[in-house]
Amino acid sequence: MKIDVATLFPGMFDEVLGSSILGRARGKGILDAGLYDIRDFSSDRHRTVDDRPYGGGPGMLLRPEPVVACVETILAERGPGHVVLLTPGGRTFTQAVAREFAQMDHLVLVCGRYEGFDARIRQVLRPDELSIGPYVLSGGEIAAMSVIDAVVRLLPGALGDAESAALESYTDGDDLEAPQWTRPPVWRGLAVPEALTSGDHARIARWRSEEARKRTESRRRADADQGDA
Ligand code: 6GU
Repeated sequence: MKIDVATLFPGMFDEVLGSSILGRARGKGILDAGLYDIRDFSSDRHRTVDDRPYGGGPGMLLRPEPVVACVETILAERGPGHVVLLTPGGRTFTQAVAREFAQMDHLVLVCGRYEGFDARIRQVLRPDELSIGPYVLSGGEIAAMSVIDAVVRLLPGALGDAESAALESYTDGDDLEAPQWTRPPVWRGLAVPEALTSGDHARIARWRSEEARKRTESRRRADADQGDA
């Protein structure tokens, strides 16, 4: 799968794309990642990419020319792709969206900065628009990294055997995992639950599914209470 990123801060992605599962996916040829600096597509002498909003107001907007030139260059060089603006006003990124994206050949993630995009960028590119949650980040870069990570780990061969076999909190439905323990068996007076050391696989499965249910229920209640506040 190809994933290209249009950003003013390509250096932010180096560590994330080089490490762990993403680094390995690139090494195996599962992920072909490209970074494009929007500033390279500015045509004026000072390489400006932003300007003040008409009608006044705080902050600066991304100008349409460099953003659209950058995305059009990506599509010309790398082929047709699904263009996504990362912006706090977008639809919410969920595991279902990650699964949808994991089926695609080519994603083009466009990171916003400053106070937003000139509206003509949307009119011309007709992009999908995503937010990673109800809070404000300084730019789309960290959101784009979240999208890349969540999508690439779904690609066949991206996870090692151990990682694939592990139960994941969000793979099926929305149930959380049961809590887990590793060695030592007792630490600071805290012991591993007896069911887990019993060796009785049916009992372990029952214990885990009951704990997962309790955890999910208490998380739902806490989320709902926070929603009320
Ligand atoms: Cl995609 N961008 C920004 N700036 N803030 C966000 C976001 C995106 N998603 C959640 N907050």
